[in-house]
Parts: sequence; structure tokens; C-alpha cells
Amino acid sequence: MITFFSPEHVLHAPAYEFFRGDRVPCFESPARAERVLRELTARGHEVRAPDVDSADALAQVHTPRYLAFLANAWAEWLAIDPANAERQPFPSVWPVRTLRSDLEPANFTARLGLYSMDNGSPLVAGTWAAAKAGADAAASAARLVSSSGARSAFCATRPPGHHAGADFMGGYCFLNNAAVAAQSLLAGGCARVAILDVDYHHGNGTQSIFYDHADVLFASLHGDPRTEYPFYLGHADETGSGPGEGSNLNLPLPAGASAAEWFAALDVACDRIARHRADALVVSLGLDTFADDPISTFALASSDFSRLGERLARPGLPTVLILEGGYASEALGVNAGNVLDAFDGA
Ligand code: OKP
Ligand code: ZN
Repeated sequence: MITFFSPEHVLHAPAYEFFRGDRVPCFESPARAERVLRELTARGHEVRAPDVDSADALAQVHTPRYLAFLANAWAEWLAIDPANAERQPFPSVWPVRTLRSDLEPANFTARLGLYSMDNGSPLVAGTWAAAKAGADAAASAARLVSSSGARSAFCATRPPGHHAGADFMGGYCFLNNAAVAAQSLLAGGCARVAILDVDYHHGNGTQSIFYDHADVLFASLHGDPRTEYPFYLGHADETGSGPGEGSNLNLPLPAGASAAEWFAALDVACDRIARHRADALVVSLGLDTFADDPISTFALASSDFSRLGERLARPGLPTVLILEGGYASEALGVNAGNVLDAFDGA
């Protein structure tokens, strides 16, 4: 299948994030996408630059004030002090319960908190350009499968997107690429879309964006939020709201779950997707379910990613696969390649 890859991803290369109060190198690094690109190229996959502007889809997925903040954030950060060019901004205050989030404070750090769910999403000069290029890749893949008759397309995107909500960043994510793909598929004539999120972490952003939509099913298997990030969403009793009631399926698994447990949950998710009668499938393809992932606890082997690819092809739907997490950089290319080659071969 064709892979969309934007070289601009390297513009998002933060120096550090926080871990237990210390600054540590970012797990979410440019090397991730480069490994995937190198392996897919070696396996003979065609790689294309994004050729669709995601602006229209982004305006459906995110709020105007959040998009404006993200696009201008670095310029505002520099305007405070030119020496900020060498510093990463982090939020330090958030509008939690009882505080107002309807008003935008003038203060930059206060707005950064307003538009963040955590302090784990370092923002740098090229973050907007990299994230926008990733969203363009998602829109490009959606157009390819909805209008050219292609069976599938992959986006080797970073930063990832599934924690980003309508008006917030979080968990290394800024723009919700999977939501952009789903929205683009709807705009391209699909009446019903299913999103399957197989990242280790629950895709809280994607769930929240489509929570009251009947036409978009969100199904996710992930580490139980009682112990795993993002902690505050992803429980089994979250089934959708209003017209979307019944169109959200969470399958939390205990930390340390085996590959057998994981594939049993995948079957449940796939059964639900079949009942949704979707016209297209979007897969939030996190590869941090790999046994050697440094921040996750599931146990998939590289060969299990072939099994995943074969399983994802079974619904027979036009499919957009989008890279989310996966931090064991050395194996990332092989694991991504195994999913795509098994999908193609099924
Ligand atoms: C993003 B994605 C580890 C910090 C972990 C949150 C994890 C974000 C995962 N020191 N920060 O879903 O792979
Ligand atoms: Zn993840």
C-alpha cells in the first residue's frame, strides 16, 4: 500500500520531556518516523508526499481558537523574550473543575495550560509545521482510499494525534490525524466510518471528538486507565452520548496483558465494527503494544504485527492506517512493515 510521509516531521524535535521530575530525552523522536520510512522503502513500498490540504477537515475536528493558538504559539513565545528561542514552553497551570475555560487569558502560559491536558507535549518552533504536515498526510490518505479506489493507505506520521481533542494537546499529540482522516472520509462520501485504535494508550482525543456522533464508531483496546495513561478516560462504561449512544467501545486490558488476551479483545472490536456497517475504516496504529516498548506493558512480538495486519484486512473495507505511538525505535520499522505487508497479502 502507498505510504504518505512528510519530511517536515523533523521540524518537531523537542529536546526533553519530564519524567519523575527530571528532564529526560523525548521518547517521541524523529528517529521513529525515519526507521519506519527506511524499512518500508527497503521492502519496496511506494512513499508519497501529502497532496491534500487538511485545513477544511481540521476546522471540523478542532476549534478555531485552538488552531489559532497552535499556529501562533512559537511566535508568541519568542515575543515574550527572544532568549525563549532556546527554551521549551511547558504549561504550569490548568483550568480544572470550578475554573473557567470559556475565556482565553492574555498570558501565554495560562493559554498553554488551557489548551493542554498534561505537561507531556513539548512544543518547539516547528511543531505546527510538522503536525500540519501530518494532518495533510491523513487527509491525503483519506482522499486516496475514498476517490481513487485504492484499498488502503498508510501515514507514517509524527507527532502522533490520538490524545489531541477538539481544543487541547496532550500525550505528544497536537492535531488529531485519525479524526482528520475520518472527517475527510465523511466529506468524501462515506456515510459511516469506523475508527479502530490499537495503540497501547486510550485515544481519548479521538473518542471525545466523535462521542456524540452516530456515524463514526470509535473502538479501542488499551491499557486500563485506572493504571495507564491517559488515566481520565477509556473505561468500559463510556459508550457514547446522545445520537452517538452505542457508537463508542472501550476494551481496557490490565497492564501486562498477554498477546492472547489482546487478540481476543481485537476480535470483539472487529465484531463491533462489522455491525457498524462502515464504508471505511481508520486504524490508529500505535505500535507501543510491542513487548520491548519502553513506556508500555503489553507483550506483542514482531510476528504478532503480521497477525494484526491480516486481521485488519478481514472487514474488507477501504482502510487508512495512521501511525500513533511506538517507542522501541529499532523495531518500529519492522513492526510497521509487518502490519502493512500482512494487510496487503491478506
Ligand atoms: C502517546 B501515545 C513517559 C511519559 C508518558 C504519556 C504517554 C503518551 C503516549 N515518561 N507520557 O499514545 O503513544
Ligand atoms: Zn501510545
